[in-house]
Amino acid sequence: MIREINFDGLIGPSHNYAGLSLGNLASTKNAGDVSQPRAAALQGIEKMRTNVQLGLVQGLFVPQPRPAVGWLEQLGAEYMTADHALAANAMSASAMWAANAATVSPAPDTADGRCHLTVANLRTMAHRSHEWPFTLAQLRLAFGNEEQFAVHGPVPTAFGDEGAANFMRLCEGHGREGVELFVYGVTGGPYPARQHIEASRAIARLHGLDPAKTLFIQQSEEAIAAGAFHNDVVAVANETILFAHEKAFADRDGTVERVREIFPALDYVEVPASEVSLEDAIRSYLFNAQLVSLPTGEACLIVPSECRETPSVWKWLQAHLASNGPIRKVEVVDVRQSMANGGGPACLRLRVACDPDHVDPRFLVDEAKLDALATVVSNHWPEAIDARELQSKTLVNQVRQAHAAIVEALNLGELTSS
Ligand code: SUG
Repeated sequence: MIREINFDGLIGPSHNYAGLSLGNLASTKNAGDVSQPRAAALQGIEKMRTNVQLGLVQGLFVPQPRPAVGWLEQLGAEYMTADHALAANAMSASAMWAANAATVSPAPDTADGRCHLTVANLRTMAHRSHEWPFTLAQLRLAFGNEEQFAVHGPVPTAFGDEGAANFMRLCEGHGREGVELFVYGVTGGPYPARQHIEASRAIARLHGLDPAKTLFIQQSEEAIAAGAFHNDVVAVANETILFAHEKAFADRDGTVERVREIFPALDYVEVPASEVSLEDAIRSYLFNAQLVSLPTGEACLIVPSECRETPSVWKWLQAHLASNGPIRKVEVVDVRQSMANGGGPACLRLRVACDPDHVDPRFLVDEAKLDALATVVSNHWPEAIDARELQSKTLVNQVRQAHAAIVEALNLGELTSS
């Protein structure tokens, strides 16, 4: 049976605050701070545990090997002697934000009846541009059943693609045919628009989507300029609900109308700017929540704890619950270490609607496996990393050993042996 599976990126041992992402306000604000990779990964594991306890199917992706020596080699550089900026780009743990791993079209939406995944090229940010080969290797392993899945390489880097962070799907049940919404940017004030419409169009073609059930929606320049570097910072969808900030889309009225035309069952839940400013929405990551369907059928919003600490946001959520709105439950999780780099609960996961029996079980987790992973993290992840001292030999050794330990614990040796 088709279920929605959330695959979280396990937060890697090199998690640090090097301030690499222009337009991502948290990353810029915390540049140079000391990070806590061990605490970060344990927070991520607890978030996965919350999902499992809610009765959801949970998966995970392994962190990438760091530093990215192959990428440095292509640049004629070597980690220990590279300039600091280049070294930081090679040491980033940014693959934790699995929403940027790929765009996924579940089987009911595609022409050949397979679930299609296109790995994102992430070409806009140097530190993310080298994630895709290892991500692709994981996707090919996790979704290796070619009768059920088609895994595509990245679209050419002429066009920027940041994966599911700029993609939403509406449906009346995950196993039924849905409509797919691709959100792209054109301009973002001083910041780059990371998702190009040409990339989104290519993915829709490659996945064999029905043009009558596919929309391309422009993100508002104001939202990007305010720090919404991905659409999932200002909007999220699940089943019939589209939950968005009033300022999320360039043409708000036209967008809602077009979506309703192709998906009449739409439950549009909008947060007006007069109640929650764009600034508060972005600071709290209200929309970077996981909007999920519980086994009871109720919609639950899994929000970061920053939402509870932002009065306008918490007030809006309480009022919505009290009004018997479409979102019936709010669950709070602590992912502060990731949040400080601009990654909330939704950034940390890639949704794949498919039959869990068709997925390589090494990529699926239950509570016992999460316990085992937490032990590996506690034993091997560095406690702290000073972003100004990334080129320490001790750190590099520790990061490599931690990676080897997690790959071994998950029995995924073939990912690193080639
Ligand atoms: O690409 N942060 C990520 C955050 C990605 C969040 N993902 C979604 N919205 N789906 C980014 O900006 C921080 C890197 C640093 O500063 O070290 C970073 O890459």
